[in-house]
Formats: sequence, structure tokens, C-alpha cells
Amino acid sequence: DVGFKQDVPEPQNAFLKDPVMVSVLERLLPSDVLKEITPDLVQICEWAITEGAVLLNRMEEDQPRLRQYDSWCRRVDELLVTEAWNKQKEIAAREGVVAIAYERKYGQYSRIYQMTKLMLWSAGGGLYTCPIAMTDGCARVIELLGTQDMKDQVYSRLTSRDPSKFYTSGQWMTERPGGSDVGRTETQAVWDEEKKAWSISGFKWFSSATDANVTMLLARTHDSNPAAAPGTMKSGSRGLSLYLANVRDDDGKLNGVRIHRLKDKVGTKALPTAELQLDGMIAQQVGATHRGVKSISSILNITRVHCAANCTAVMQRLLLGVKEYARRREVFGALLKDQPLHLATLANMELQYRATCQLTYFCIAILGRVEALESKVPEKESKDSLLLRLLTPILKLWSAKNAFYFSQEAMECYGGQGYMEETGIGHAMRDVLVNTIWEGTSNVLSLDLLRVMTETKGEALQAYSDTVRGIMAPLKEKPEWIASSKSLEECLILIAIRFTSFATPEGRKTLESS
Ligand code: MFK
Ligand code: FAD
Repeated sequence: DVGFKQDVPEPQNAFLKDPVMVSVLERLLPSDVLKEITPDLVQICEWAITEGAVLLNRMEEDQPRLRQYDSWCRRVDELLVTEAWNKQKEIAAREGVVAIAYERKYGQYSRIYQMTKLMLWSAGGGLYTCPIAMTDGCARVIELLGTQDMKDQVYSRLTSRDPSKFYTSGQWMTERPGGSDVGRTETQAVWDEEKKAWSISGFKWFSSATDANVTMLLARTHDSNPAAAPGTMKSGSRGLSLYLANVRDDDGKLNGVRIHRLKDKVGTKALPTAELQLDGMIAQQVGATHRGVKSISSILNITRVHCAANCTAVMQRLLLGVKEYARRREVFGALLKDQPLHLATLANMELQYRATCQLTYFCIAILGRVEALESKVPEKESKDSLLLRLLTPILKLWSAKNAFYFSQEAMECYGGQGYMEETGIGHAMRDVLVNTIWEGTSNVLSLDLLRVMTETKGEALQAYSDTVRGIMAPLKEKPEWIASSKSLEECLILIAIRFTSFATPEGRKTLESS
């Protein structure tokens, strides 16, 4: 046991060590709100690097399993998740990682608080952020479109801080013929007069929260009017409606669901993603018949912001890690932090992180305003909701691509150690990669951007350019870079990064010095 031993980098309390997140919060939150929530944000970071880190390791080492038959050859489809995974559910409830957004104690600022806490919690909560994202989206759909009974029985649990009451939700859209093109959905919903409920049958190709209490799912609706010909259905996505179902009954028995198999994935291994066969799953319809895609779109838009928050949080952790390592690792007679070329790499990463963080918070702040001020579906979309609708696909697409490239750079910053599983970078890289696929691939999001621009007949773009102009007005800079960008998408992304970063004196300084 002789020879050189590397000085080991210490885990970092992200809230105390990252000046970027704090400066964004100082800009976006009233000072009394920030003061009040700061101790909570500090404590969740402490939890994440101590107890959370232990749970995270257990979740990765001991992955979910499926026990399909018991020893008497009876089909049981028992999903065995780890104790650490279940513990995360308890902690998520107690820490209010969904509840904070819906309690709205701080009005429009509650979203900012909730998303910040979620990002910091994710350092120890890991992939439990996935069911939390879908739970958040489900709560919003019920808030907007649910019946009073759904609000009393389900919404109250999705937004509860009591671990014994807290529910999580799944989001079952993807089927074998189409995940992007959900209009090819084969699953069908037939009205069951006796049960006074919908009976759903089909095959869901991806279900990430298979241990969830409830789920939102799309199905093709049979005409429930007894006078209509049996089996009357519309094709395409305009034949789909949205349904809410319990995944299991009170005894833990699955509600007309068979777990076909667990997926063998590149990453997100702690997450129990399964293929599901539905055979008479009892469900309630949410929102109007044949408006399923529109009705579920609130989940899509919220989970897409969650994906960006996840990317931002991963980048924050990786950046804190590589900076800490640069202070401890010596090469060619100097610490890495004093090697100009390495510093240039870190500066570039810093810039990428800051831009992602600014853009993510810009959207979170608008989401907070829209939710706090528009608790019902509005007659006419406000400027804020148009802006949010336009920016969400850009945010999700751009942060996901960026975070993956960023994780590769972080891996390289540790040299050979970065490629070792023990440093956790490979794990982070595999997990963050999925953000480019789930909740909409890059091309699907690009087309969504075009959808917004055309469907709103330019109003969303107008809201956007008004906002840019408002922010740019006090700046002397001439936006020649807009003219030099190669595509509309690139131009929009550049504007988004520029104006969200330039909106703070600190952002201006960083970008100018880079
Ligand atoms: C750490 C973070 C973790 C996050 C959790 C991740 C867990 C994994 C969960 C999943 O991956 S769940 C599956 C996610 N699936 C997708 O994201 C589907 C991707 N495909 C699309 O988004 C397609 O664009 C879409 C399914 C929406 C296409 O459907 P259609 O029906 O062919 O589109 P169409 O006809 O253009 O739109 C129908 C209506 O919906 C229109 O409204 P109107 O009927 O009033 O005209 C659209 O405006 C509306 N719409 C579509 N997308 C919308 C939207 N409205 C608001 N927001 C949107 N994003
Ligand atoms: P496809 O739609 O077949 O896409 C294939 C390629 O075609 C992509 O590159 C795409 O960009 C491109 N493409 C598609 N349409 C167009 C177009 N019009 N123009 C140009 N290019 C296009 N789904 C759920 O419903 N619930 C879940 O819980 C869930 N969990 C998941 C967990 C994991 C780990 C993963 C990897 C996926 C999960 N999904 C879930 C599924 C995910 O949402 C889909 O995989 C995704 O939406 C893409 O759909 P697809 O797999 O059918 O690919």
C-alpha cells in the first residue's frame, strides 16, 4: 500500500457551492421567499449527498425484478422493486417534491421553489424523478379537466405530503405501432354498463412507472351510445380519449393488467419500465371524448420541463465535480485548474451549464405564472401560455442534447477515472441520454415547434419576439447573430439562450468574457 494516492474529491452541497442557481433564484424570487426557502434547499442537498447517495447506490446495485408465476404455476406478475426505491417514494412525499407546486403557498413562485428542490433532490432521488414528473403532470390534468370525485380521490393524494396517502402516476401512451405517432394506438375502451366505467384492452409498449398507484392512458373509444352500431370507432388520433385508472386494487391485485416483461435498457436501470398487456382495465374518462391527445398534452408539457430540469441538475452536479477534481488533480507540475487548456474546457462547460440553467428557469418561471394565474383552461391563450408553448419543445430538445455531450466532456475531465463505474459518470451519462427520446424525440419536438407557430397563426412567435425585444431593448448589442444563424430552429435557440442569459448582469458578464 505504497505510492501515490490521489486526493479524493468531496461530494458538494450543490445549493451552497453553485453560484449560478442562487443568482437565478435571487433574480426570479422576492427576497423574503428566497430567505424562507433557503434552509429547506440546503437541507435537501445535505440529504442528497449523504442518505440519498446510499439509496442511489442500492437502487443501482439491486434492480427491479419481475416474478411472473408463483411456485404453483399461477400467474402473479409481481413487480419486485427495491426497498431503496420505495423509500424514495416516502421521501418524495415528505419533502413535497410534487406538493409544493400545487399548494401554491408562494403563488407563481411555488413552481420555481418546487423545481429547484426537485433538481437538488435528484442528486439522491435519482430516477425516482421519472414517476414524480408523471405524477406532477397527472395532477395538473386532473386540476384542469378532472371530475370532483377525481380531485377528491386522486388529485388530493398525488399532491399529498403524507407518505401513507401519497400516490404516484404513470403515463401510458406508447404502443408498438407508434410512440411518436400515437394516432396508431390499438388499445380500445369499451363502456361497461354494469360497472358504469370504461373497460380498456390493448398493449402498452413502454410503462416506466409500473409500480405507480394510478395511470393516465390513451385508448380508442368505442361509441358508448347504445343506438350506435357496436364497435363504432374513429381512426387516427382524433379517435382517442384520455382515461384515468388505478393500477392495482386495495389488495395489490392488478386492475386488468398483465406485466409482459421488464425492459432491458441501456440506462435508467433502477426504473421499472415494462411492457403491459391490458385486458379489461377499469377506468374513468378524463376530459372530452376524442380529445385524448389534447387532454394529455398538459402532462407532455410539464414532463418536458421536468426533462430539462433533470438535464440542468445533472450538468450542475457534473460541473461541480469536475471543478472540484481540477482543484485536486496535478498534471505536468500544476493543478488542472491552473492548466490554461483545461481551464478553457471548464469555461466552455460552465457556459453550457449557465445557458441551460437560465433557459430552464425562464420556462419554469412562466409555467409558475400560467398555473397560478390560470387555474382553468383559458378562453384565449395568454401571452405567457403562448410563450411557454413555444419554448417548451426547444427547451426539452436542446437541454437533452446538450446534457449528453456535456456528460461526455465531464467524463474526459477525469481521464481514465471518468470511465470507471465507481465515479458514477457512466451511470449519469446513460441515464441522461434517455431525455433525447422519452417525452418526444428531437424531430418530433421540432415538428411540435412548427405546429405551435402555424396553429397560433404567428401569435406565439409574436409573443416571443415582443418578449425578446423587451429584454434586448436596454442592450446596445445589435443582433447580427440572428441573421447569421442557419435555420429557424437554430435562430430561436440562439435567441432563447442569449436573452435569458443577458437578462442578468451576471449572465451578460459571463457571455461577454467568453
Ligand atoms: C426526469 C424527467 C422524467 C420525465 C418522465 C419521462 C417518463 C417517460 C414517459 C414517456 O415517454 S411518455 C410518452 C411520451 N410520448 C410523447 O411525448 C409523444 C411524442 N409525440 C408527440 O408529441 C406527437 O407530436 C403527438 C402525439 C402530440 C402527435 O399527435 P397527433 O394527434 O397526431 O397531433 P395533432 O393532430 O397535431 O394534435 C392533436 C391536438 O393536440 C391538437 O390540438 P387541436 O385538436 O385543438 O387542434 C394539437 O394542438 C394538440 N397538441 C399536440 N401536442 C401538444 C398539443 N397541445 C399542447 N401541447 C402539446 N405539446
Ligand atoms: P418512433 O416514433 O418510431 O421514432 C423513430 C424515429 O423516427 C425517431 O428518430 C423519431 O425522431 C423519428 N420520427 C418520428 N416521427 C417523425 C416525423 N414525423 N418526422 C421525422 N422523424 C420522425 N412511453 C410511455 O408512453 N410511457 C412511459 O412510461 C415510457 N417510458 C419510457 C422509458 C424509456 C426508458 C424509454 C426509452 C422510452 C419510454 N417511453 C414511454 C416511450 C417513448 O416515449 C417513445 O419511445 C418515444 O416517444 C419514441 O417513440 P417510438 O419508440 O415509437 O419511436
